[in-house]
Amino acid sequence: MTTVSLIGAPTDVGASVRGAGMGPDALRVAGLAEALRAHGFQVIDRGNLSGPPNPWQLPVHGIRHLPEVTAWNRAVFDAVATALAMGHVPLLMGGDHCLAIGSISAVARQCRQEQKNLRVVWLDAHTDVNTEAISPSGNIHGMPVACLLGYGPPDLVGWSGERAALDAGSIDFVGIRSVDADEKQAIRQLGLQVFDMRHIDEHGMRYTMTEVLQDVDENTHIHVSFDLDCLDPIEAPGVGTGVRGGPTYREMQLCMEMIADTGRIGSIDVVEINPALDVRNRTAELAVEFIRSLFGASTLAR
Ligand code: 6HN
Ligand code: MN
Ligand code: MN
Ligand code: MN
Repeated sequence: MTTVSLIGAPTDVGASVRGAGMGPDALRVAGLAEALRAHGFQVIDRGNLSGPPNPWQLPVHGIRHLPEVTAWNRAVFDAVATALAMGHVPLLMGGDHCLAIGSISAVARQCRQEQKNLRVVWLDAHTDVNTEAISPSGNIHGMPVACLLGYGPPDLVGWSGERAALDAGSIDFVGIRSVDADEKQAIRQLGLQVFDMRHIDEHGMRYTMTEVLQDVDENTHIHVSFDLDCLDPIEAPGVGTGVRGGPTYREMQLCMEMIADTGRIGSIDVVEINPALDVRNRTAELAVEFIRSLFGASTLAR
């Protein structure tokens, strides 16, 4: 039986808007553990990690809260690595998206040890591939992908044991509709595969996910990094950096179901839920529905 380890990381140190630190409890209140248990999984809620408070300071050399972001990611790295070593599926409950640095670094290290192919599916309105040199905000939740590809402040690079936890070919972005000016250039230079909203408009979610998942085989570990601002804010209002024009509820369900169909889901981040901006916990409840689908619940599946 698959065991899912829920890991709470209650912080908004990497974000521009306060409130994402309440994400883990919003997911608990929305019934995440119960939903997965009802679907036949063993679920262990590891509680919340601890780390420094948000000092709410201005950027220093283009980056905000580097020591605090580093400390939180260390805790996330260790917790995710421990869960993976036990053969569990870690589900990181953020917290803002800077935490994907620790989470995916631990996953990349484990995949290398087990000689598995890692595929990251980045579900987001944003590509999060800024560096301190080009970020317009200095917020590290806009930089995790760059750090994982080996570009960023030395403190946040190289945690997987290699300079780059990921190579550009092992990450696909879905739902993108907000990319900063210099970030566009970085995407081209790195050769990243970005399935933006126009691609989904023109080709549909079904064909898009076929492209994303085409080289998944039995030796693949899929990591889904799910930023709730990927969804249209009409569906998911509880996010700090919402951008209109995202996938609908049905499109996102199909995306999750197609990932589930591969049977290769190995680890997950659920990030950027901001209960302070939400309406009656709607965004956390929506996240729980999508996570159920990601684990294989579908209308006619038993
Ligand atoms: N997120 N591109 C903007 C920035 O400040 O770098 C927004 C980033 C949002 C990050 O939602 O995970
Ligand atoms: Mn993000
Ligand atoms: Mn985002
Ligand atoms: Mn690809």
